[in-house]
Amino acid sequence: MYKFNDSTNIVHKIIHSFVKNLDILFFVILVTLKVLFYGKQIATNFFSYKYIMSPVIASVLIIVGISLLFKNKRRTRFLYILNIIISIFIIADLAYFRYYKDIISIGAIRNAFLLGGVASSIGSLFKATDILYVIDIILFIPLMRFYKKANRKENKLVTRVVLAAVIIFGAGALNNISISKLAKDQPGLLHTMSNRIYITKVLGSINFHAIDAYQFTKNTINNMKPLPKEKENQIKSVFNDNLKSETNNLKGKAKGKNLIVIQVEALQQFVINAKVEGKEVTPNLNRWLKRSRYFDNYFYQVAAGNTSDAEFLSNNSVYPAASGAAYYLYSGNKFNSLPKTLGDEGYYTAAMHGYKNGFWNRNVMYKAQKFDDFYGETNYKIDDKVGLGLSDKSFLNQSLEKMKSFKKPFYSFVVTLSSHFPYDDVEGYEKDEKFNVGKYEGTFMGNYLKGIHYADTQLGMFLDKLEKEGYMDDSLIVLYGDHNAISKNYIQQLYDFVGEKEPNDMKWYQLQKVPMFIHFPKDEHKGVDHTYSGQIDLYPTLANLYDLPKEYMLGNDLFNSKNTKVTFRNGSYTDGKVFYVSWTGDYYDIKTGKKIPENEKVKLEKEKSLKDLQASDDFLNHNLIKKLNIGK
Ligand code: GP9
Ligand code: MN
Repeated sequence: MYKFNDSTNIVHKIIHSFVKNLDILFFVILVTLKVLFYGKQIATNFFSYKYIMSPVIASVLIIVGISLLFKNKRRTRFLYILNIIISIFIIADLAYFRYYKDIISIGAIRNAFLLGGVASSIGSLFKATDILYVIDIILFIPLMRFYKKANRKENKLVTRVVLAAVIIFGAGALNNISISKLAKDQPGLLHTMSNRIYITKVLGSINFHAIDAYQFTKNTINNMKPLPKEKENQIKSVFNDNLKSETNNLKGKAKGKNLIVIQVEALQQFVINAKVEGKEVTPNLNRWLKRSRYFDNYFYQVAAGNTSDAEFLSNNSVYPAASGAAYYLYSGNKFNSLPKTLGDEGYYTAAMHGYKNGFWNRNVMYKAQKFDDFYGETNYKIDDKVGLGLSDKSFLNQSLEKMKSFKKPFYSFVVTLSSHFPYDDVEGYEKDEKFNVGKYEGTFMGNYLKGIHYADTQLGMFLDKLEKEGYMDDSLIVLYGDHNAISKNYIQQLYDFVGEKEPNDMKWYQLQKVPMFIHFPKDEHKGVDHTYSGQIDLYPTLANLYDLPKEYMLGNDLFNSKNTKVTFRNGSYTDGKVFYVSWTGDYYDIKTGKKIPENEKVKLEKEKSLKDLQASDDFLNHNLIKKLNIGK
């Protein structure tokens, strides 16, 4: 058996103590490297090892400090298990980041089961290089074996406790310097956790997850407490300030008419009017938006809830959750949603989507939002599959048949599916028509173009059939994209497609638009509208057209607001003149494309956006509609 400390020779003593503590040395070096390397991987533009080094080492040392409380064998095992846990977190975070451009939070884990349905696409998010994060865990096994046989001299309990305390407090103080600096530079960020990537980038992954766990626990406890009256009034005033509209354009214009809202999967703006090999990518949408009021500066505002957030924003005009999916977190709330207020006017309301009924908690959430019926996968004949499930072709055909039986007036909320990431069912997309994408053939972008071209064909047929059946005369049709199609890890392909040679954060943001159009009977009010707007504005706009009560909405009525503004969940905002990018803290002048220094006006706008987000969060966290008993 190998014996430590059985030599009196000083050199041997040093060697022995080195070998004895190899587990700590390996842990510190390897975990630090992993966290740093991971930080670099999720950083898109700027990343500084110098900046992140201190909080990363501090967080690793805190763990080492805790491990010192244990006796040798337990300590080694503790560090080994923590290395495994941290590595798994990093790999899962990376996969999540590749898809959502975000980091996993406890709120998201809570609804992780909702993601079960997209297992096939999640598989494609792992990369072979991810193995590097776990390779040391296997290489560690011989050291573990050696330690098992070796007889390491134990430190006394007092020595262990003192050593642990010194390291934990020392590293804690070091860590606190970085955390306080961030709290000072970006007030509110650590509280709302709205910009998780930024936090991870400056504090490291271990700190991020520790803060997330702390905030989650704190929020859960806080939300149990009642909201002070004064806070309630503050929230009310934020909502009321947002609802001021200057004019009465088109008020009640659609009263009594049916409403068909089509939310299209991954329909991003850049494909509109774009051509590939001389052919339009979306010829049908291009044709219909010319006959409609087309908003070409409309942004998606979704957060981790993705498709469900787009639904939530569009039907409720409040922001999605700062962490996790609103459709999950707030499914127990009372809502003043579009289906609710139209329902109050005697409308029949139905949500239609050909995928698993429970996905994104839809079966629960459509009820909470007061849709009369939900037609989910179980209500459709799954006779044709493309991508994730029922094809848009069959789904839209069957939906039209269902709509024919709806009592008028009705509101149908139709959510498509086929053009879903990773767009690899090319065979399915090209079942009826081959779409030649030339040099993009076989690429991620090429596949997306085929997918969205397929969706466009089906939507064209659907809209033409609606017209043929006479629905266009007594209905308003709204169509928009739910969120982006090209995530940041494929962004170069998008820059190449649009010919962007010098990308920056503002240019990236300007590409995060989704088309939105409203078609009126007889093609009335058609034309392009450049108003800067987003998904939160749909409900107030429709509330004006249908003359519904405008209460508890945070968006703008796009026919009656001059000064519109788009606030994103991470605190970024744009008013069409300035673009503020929260993760770098930079302001851009949209006209010149250049950065501008902060001034009083833009600073106030930035703060106003944060106030809106906070009011939305408080409103939802405290289930205020129920509490205030609005619209009983
Ligand atoms: C599935 C679909 C996908 O029902 O809406 O949601 P997404 O993955 O795009 O958020
Ligand atoms: Mn989607």
